Amino acid sequence: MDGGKKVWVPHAHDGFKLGRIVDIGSDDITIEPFDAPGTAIHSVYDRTFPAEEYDNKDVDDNCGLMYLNEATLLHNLRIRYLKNQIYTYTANILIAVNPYFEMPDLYATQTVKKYNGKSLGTMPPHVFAIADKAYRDMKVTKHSQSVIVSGESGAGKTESTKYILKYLTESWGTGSSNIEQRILESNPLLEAFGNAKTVRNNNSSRFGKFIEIHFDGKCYVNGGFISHYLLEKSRVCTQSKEERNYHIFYRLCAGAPDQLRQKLSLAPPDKFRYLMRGCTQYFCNRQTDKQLAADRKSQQYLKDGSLHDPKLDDMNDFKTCDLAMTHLGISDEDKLSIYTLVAAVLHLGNLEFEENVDDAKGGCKINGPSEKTLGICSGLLSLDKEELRESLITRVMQTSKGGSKGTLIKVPLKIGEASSARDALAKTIYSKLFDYIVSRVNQAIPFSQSMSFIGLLDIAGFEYFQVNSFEQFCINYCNEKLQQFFNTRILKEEQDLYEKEGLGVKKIQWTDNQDCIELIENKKMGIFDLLDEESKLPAPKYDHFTMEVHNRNKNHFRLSLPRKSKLKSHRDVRDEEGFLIRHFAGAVVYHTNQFLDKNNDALHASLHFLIQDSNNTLLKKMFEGTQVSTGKLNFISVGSKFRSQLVILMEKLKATEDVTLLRTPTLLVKGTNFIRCIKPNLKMVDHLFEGGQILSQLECAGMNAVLDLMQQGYPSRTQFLELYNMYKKFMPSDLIRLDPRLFCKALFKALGLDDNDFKFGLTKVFFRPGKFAEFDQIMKSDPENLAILIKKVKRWLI
Ligand code: AOV
Ligand code: MG
Repeated sequence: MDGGKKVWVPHAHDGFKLGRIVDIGSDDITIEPFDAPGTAIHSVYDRTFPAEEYDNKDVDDNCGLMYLNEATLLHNLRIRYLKNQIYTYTANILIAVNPYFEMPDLYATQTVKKYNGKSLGTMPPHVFAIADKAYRDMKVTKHSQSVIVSGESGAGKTESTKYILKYLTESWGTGSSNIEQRILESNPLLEAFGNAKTVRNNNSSRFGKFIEIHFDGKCYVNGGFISHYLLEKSRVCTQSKEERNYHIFYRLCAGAPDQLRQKLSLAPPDKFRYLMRGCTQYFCNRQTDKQLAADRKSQQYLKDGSLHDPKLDDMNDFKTCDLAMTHLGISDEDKLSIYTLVAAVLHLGNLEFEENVDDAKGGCKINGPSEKTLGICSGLLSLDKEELRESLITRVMQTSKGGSKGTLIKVPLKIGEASSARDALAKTIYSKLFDYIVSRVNQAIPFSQSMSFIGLLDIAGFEYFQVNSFEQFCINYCNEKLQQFFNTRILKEEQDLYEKEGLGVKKIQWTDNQDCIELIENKKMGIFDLLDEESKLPAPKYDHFTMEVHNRNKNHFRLSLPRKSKLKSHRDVRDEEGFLIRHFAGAVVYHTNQFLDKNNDALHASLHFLIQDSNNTLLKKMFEGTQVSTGKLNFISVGSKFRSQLVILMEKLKATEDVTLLRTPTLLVKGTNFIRCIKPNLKMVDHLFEGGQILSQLECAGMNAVLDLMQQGYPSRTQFLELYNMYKKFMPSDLIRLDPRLFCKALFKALGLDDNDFKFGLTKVFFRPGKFAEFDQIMKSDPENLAILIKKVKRWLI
């Protein structure tokens, strides 16, 4: 680095700051920032990066930057974002920065048409270009393709996924059936039941999904299939401050017609406990009836975002969701059954228990004011009121004598236990209802004779909050798996290819995260198995589980005790703490106190039996085939289910690789496309680019490793035969007889290409970032140029 040179230095808020080198020391460099002349910043060498000559010029593809590093990449994104160019490539990976304002032209039908059939890079970067590439690759290779959309909460994954769906259905729908329409209509329905307002996103998806769009032999949209993962069940009963429950609850309360409202005994949201948990001051802290009544009268609660968000129109959204159901072929009768269960969940939440002084065993009973609610619940669930009461306040256990099963006995529950049983019932009903909704969507978009599919994965990215529990653990585990897939697909295979083709490109180092995956999923020693083991003990305890995790994985590089309890023994893990895992994207402390609970999907057997006897057909159907446990072991593992789902997902993703046919010259990713969504700011507003936190998102998205690869690598390549076939129609017959490799050599020589811009492998020619586009442009220029070129090729050969 020379004195006076323009460089980027790290800056906490902006990510990097631009300045000029004023002194070069042995350990660090002194820089004078341009925005604060006369001041000095000291920066270490490996975090100081050369800046582009023209720092106001942006490029469509980061690979086209003269200096490709974290700082120039961030800056390129910044200047594009400020010009409302939200999309940028890094080779074939699309980076999408959430604009937080509507850009109708960007997604209009005319824009869809403009991208049809265009190679990546020939049009400005766009999510449509990725969709088109996936489609073209599928058509040519006859292999299924996938698009993995990732990013943190609110980064724009779901919106991007919807635009891809729009692109595919508008471009290649048959028009003769309304299957495309139904595929699109599945979104408002799934979002009503699976999305909620959180502090990070007003319409946050609380489940992951993989949507397959199937195509017939002629490559027209033929149907679809949706798999879903890990619906956040805890939200049904509790929400964090200023967050809401699932949209459908508020929509039903706001939008149900009078008759339905009466039938389901609906009331405003503030009358339901399950909708009030995220409320701020108004309800949580004002306990007296008088205060509550005053708040209700002044309708203060309507100003409280956790009950009514001004950005969400619950009443209108109810209509949209209801109409979507109609379009998806859900009959009025079925709709009523669905709404009935939604209302039943709300009423269940209002059931309260009190100590039963007449019960010597310390049991509880439903309190007086809740009697009416119990009647409503039993009515909505078509259960006998007394049986429901009994099942909520007792649990059935099977005695065992000398190894053989004994009789069934009823054990009375304490207030806390009964409340948990009630919540478990509500959560189970809701999550089964969500499964049912997804199955109805799948029924409405059936496919016959699928040739191949394009799969879209919209799943939460790496998460780390103040408090991280089982949900974050599962989602981060999933992200470790996806990161490994990303590494393998992009980095490892790329290097393997260079080696195979004899390019002599130096090896790129990246951190393999297999050890982290093993820590979580290994048999017996792995965290998931240890958790399941603990759950099967007679008296499972989270701190015992935590201790086991540490004891069985002593000295594991990826695992530590959280800092606070470091000085104590393993036995002293604090209540709210558990373990720290060093993930690929950073260290996360997991609080294990709710792991056991959250990992258990089982309902008390008494509730289960009760539901199986219900006269509510939908309820009964939803519980068909579910495992019931009557022994001491009342356990169905959520973690195991998720792991098996992930195995299937990863198999699907791996199966979507195309292996050999590289028709499109700029193919870095084969069969899998990656879209990395970026959230520009925490305020969720337009035109605000907070560089510091964007930088860490880029890191989590694995972009740094990609940059390393790009700097050293050759991201565009094509087979000699491809080039030969592509241009032979312009060539005279004596050239066509040439061997394709020789033909290409002649062509490149004739064009006077710089030797540093490309490399000849055994079967392919490889280009440095941005260089294929230049080459292609020359080749596709006007015929006159080409004629001169042909002469040159001939001359060179002679
Ligand atoms: P997410 O799917 O990544 O979060 P969303 O796709 O729901 O994020 O986007 C969050 C919000 O950002 C949307 O509701 C829009 O208001 C806005 N937005 C996103 N993309 C665009 C776009 N291309 N144009 C205009 N506005 C956009 V989560 O589901 O919470 O992880 O779990
Ligand atoms: Mg989402």
